[in-house]
Amino acid sequence: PQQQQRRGVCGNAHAPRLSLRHAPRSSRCAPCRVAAPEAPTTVSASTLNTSFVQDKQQYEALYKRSIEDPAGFWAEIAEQFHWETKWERDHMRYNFDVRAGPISVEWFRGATTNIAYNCLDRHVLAGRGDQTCFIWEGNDVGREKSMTYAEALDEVCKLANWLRAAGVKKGDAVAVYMPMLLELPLAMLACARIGAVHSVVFGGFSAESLAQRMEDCKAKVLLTASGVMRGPKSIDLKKIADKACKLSAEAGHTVEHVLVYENDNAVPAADCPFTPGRDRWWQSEVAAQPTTCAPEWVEAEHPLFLLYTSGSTGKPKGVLHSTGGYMVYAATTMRHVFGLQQGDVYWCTADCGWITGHSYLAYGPLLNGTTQIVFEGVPTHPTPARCWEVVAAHGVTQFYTAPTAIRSLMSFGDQWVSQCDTSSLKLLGSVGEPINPEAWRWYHEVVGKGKCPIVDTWWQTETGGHMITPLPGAWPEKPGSATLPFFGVRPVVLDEKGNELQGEAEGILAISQPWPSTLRTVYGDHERYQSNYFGPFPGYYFTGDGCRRDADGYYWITGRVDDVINVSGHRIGTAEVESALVAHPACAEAAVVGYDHPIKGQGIYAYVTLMAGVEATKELKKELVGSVRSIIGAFAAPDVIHWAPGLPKTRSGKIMRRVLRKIASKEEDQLGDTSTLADPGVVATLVELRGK
Ligand code: 6R9
Repeated sequence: PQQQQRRGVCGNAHAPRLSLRHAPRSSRCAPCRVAAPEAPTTVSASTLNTSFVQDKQQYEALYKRSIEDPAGFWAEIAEQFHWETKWERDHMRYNFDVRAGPISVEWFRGATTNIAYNCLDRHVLAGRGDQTCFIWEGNDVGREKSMTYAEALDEVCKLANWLRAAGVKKGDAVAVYMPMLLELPLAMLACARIGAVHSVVFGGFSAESLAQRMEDCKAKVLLTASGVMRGPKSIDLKKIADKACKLSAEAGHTVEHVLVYENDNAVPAADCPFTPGRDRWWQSEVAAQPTTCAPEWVEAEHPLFLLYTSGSTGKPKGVLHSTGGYMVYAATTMRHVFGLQQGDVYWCTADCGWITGHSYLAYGPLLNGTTQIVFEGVPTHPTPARCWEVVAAHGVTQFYTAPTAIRSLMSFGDQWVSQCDTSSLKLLGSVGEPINPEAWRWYHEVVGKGKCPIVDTWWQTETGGHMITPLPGAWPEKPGSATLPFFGVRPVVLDEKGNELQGEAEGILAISQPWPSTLRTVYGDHERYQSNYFGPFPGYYFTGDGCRRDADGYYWITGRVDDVINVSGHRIGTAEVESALVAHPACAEAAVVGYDHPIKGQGIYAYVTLMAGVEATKELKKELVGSVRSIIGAFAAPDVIHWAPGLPKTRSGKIMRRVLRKIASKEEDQLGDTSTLADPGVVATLVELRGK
């Protein structure tokens, strides 16, 4: 797929164009200086299998087709993959309206495939086995390795054989709690190869969080590592994993096998706790396995993975994605949004513990046969030049990161970028939260030297792939806007009553028809799936985000409209942080809100009411923050603890978070209507206690 050349509007193939223009394309083809013919009359989706979208006119024709005939459109795209058996003619079925019965989404009915086969075997069989698949950059400078597609296939087969030998069968869940070693994406593929369902848990989560996830999906096996380096610090991952297994067993679920990768750079085997019988060493066990392993051909709707994500209430939800639709959508967005071409070196800085690492590190790049960087470290270690040194060393062409990383690197000054040769870059991507225009411009001017398009990609764990995003060079970007919907995505802007707003509008972002990688359920709780995503506005998938559509039809995401906060691009439910605070014996009640944070986007602001007689001290603040760290993970630690002898509540006892948000942002002069407050006096007390 990456062998195509760009076709000019003249219809001729042109050499790959490195710098993509921001201005709308004119109808004159610059390289060949001829007037372009009329827009192509064909709207076959298969044009997307061989060339990129040239302009808005072509996009509009293809987009219209994708909305009017989604089954036909995606079937044409899907032809490029290996399917062991093909789909039926009428392969797509769905119900998106709770009033008409249970929500269901099905694509490629009747087809069977294997995504790991499509990621690896397909390229090796086509003679591309020697191509570099991964270039790994360790946390410490100088620790590097690379792996070809053929080598990756061998490794995946060995691990898949080990999993089979350990008794893992099609449909079983496997928990993965790993640092960003190559073994992490390889482990995901090994699960997929045998039809097991992976559930990757980000390495920054605590033992409690890991245990909760393993119990929920009844993981038979846990894949983990002895330890991990984060900048200058080493973390005993296996100790946390052991605690999680213990907690899980106490709750009634026993993990049968734990496979431990000795990451000796962080924690050597001698310092790693080991339970004989249950635990096995990865290096010795996996090396002994054969390098061939027959793939399990699974139905298109077979579950591929679970990924837990925060919602506004209750415990994290196990978002379930299935195989066929996810594969086709992740691959297609990957190729078109990043404008992938042969010879590219792509780098996504996300951890595989989040959806971005699933779709645009583990699966999307491999489905396209891309060469990519896998980075174990942090962008500021050992210096803020690290990312740009890696770009220069490997000639990175596409770089995909989160606004929080951009803001953080920007705060160290331009010199760290300027001292490195970043001229190989031809496209920059952003994901995870709205990017503020200032960071957008720095990214564009300082990192991209003004020549790289910026793809600001809006999407979610639940959507599996990019939903609203620029396509490089096809239409002008606007700093801070994710621009237009990808093929097959029908966004609508709703008012609070669920009416669709037309034209320029501001409201709630919803999606009105399924796309191939729609989440299929919340694991073990279809009811919650229906009420959470399809209940608020019947007939629509509710995103939880607010948005504005401008006169050009561009979408501007304005942030979450529910009780989810987005800290450094990580989704955190306020309810989860509150319950972690209340778990501390001194805490009677807690209310958590987000506030503007210069680097993280949003910070966590926690109001805490103490038990009667408990003294409010600095030490206690530390303990409360520690409680959240140990129950959820360090990334969810509150930035501010604000003592609250009382919380603003309505007469029915509901906490008025709007009031708390205003106090947190020092805007108590703009409280709005507070007539429903049971005790208006609490506001003055809270303002007085700010900073204490
Ligand atoms: C991919 C990912 C999803 C939430 C989403 C929204 C925010 C993501 C964004 C963006 C503005 C963008 N978000 N990308 N907001 N512009 N380009 O991040 O998934 O972790 O599930 O978070 O992130 O609020 O609803 P996830």
